[in-house]
Amino acid sequence: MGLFGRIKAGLQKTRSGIMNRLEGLFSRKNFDDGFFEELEEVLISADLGVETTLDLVEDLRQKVKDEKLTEPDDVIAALKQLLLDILGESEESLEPPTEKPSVILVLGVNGVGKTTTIGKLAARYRRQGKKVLLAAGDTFRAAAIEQLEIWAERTQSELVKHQHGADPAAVIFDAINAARARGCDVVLCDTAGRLHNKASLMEELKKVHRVIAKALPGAPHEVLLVLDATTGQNALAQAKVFNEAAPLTGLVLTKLDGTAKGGIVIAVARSLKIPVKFIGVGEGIEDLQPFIAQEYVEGLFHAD
Ligand SMILES: Nc1nc2c(ncn2[C@@H]2O[C@H](COP(=O)(O)OP(=O)(O)OP(=O)(O)O)[C@@H](O)[C@H]2O)c(=O)[nH]1
Ligand SMILES: [Mg+2]
Repeated sequence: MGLFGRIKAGLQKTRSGIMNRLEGLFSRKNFDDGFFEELEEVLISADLGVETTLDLVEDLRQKVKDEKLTEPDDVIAALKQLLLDILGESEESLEPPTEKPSVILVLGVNGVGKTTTIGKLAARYRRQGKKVLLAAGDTFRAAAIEQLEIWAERTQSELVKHQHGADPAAVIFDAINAARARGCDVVLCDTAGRLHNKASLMEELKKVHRVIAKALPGAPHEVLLVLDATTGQNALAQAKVFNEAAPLTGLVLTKLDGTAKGGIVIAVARSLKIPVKFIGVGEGIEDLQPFIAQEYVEGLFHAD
């Protein structure tokens, strides 16, 4: 399957979820109050969030009125444009890394797909001819180090690890020094998604962030928060908490292949003003795509 095929397949559930309902709605050809109310329902159920949906539908209502739109195709085009306006600021990808080494810190609650995303990113940078080093900063979960080790082997990346239970900040400090000594281009830092409690995780991440800056002035160059698209609105709350521990530079939304509610991308872009840089559309090594707003919106509306 080609790359575009993968994106389409990955968004299949979202597309059929939103599209099936929108199709019925737009076939009515009557853009009255009932139409806008139903549109609100569809968008909220697609995970755009209440606030985003209300604003969006209000804007659409205004546009339909101002521009005297009566054709379904024109109203759909207007809706797409409004979505693109929201996503516009998030159309900013993460490549190629310019500093050497570039340090990328990857955060997120347990199970969202941090380690898998690091593996996919490593593969991507390797394809670009970069020398990659993975830092095993999740020392809390028993199998975490071995999991990263497997990705290092698969992608022919270097790995720096300490023992289970070691201080994550010390692991990452060593990793950055090793990257400099070995001439690596990119350091991808894995972190734990869960400690004994949430407060201690946030304290640990603050410390990791401080230590990275000490090991290499200007680093980390990117702080990516990984969010599981299937968790819906809760992703917004997670992002706020992590952003306080370490200022985020970008988001990665994973598991878009597993949800009919891909609208969370739009809610996140609008509320957080943090760019979505990549989307995960499967478990495979190739299933990470740069987020391109235009493609995403077309993907949502383009029925096969
Ligand atoms: N379908 C699908 N599954 C994914 C995607 N990304 C990750 N996964 C799966 O999600 C599960 C958890 O992924 P991990 O990478 O281990 O998540 P993590 O955030 O590192 O988890 P912890 O280390 O426990 O905090 C694995 O089974 C992955 O294969 C995606 O884009 N789509
Ligand atoms: Mg992990």
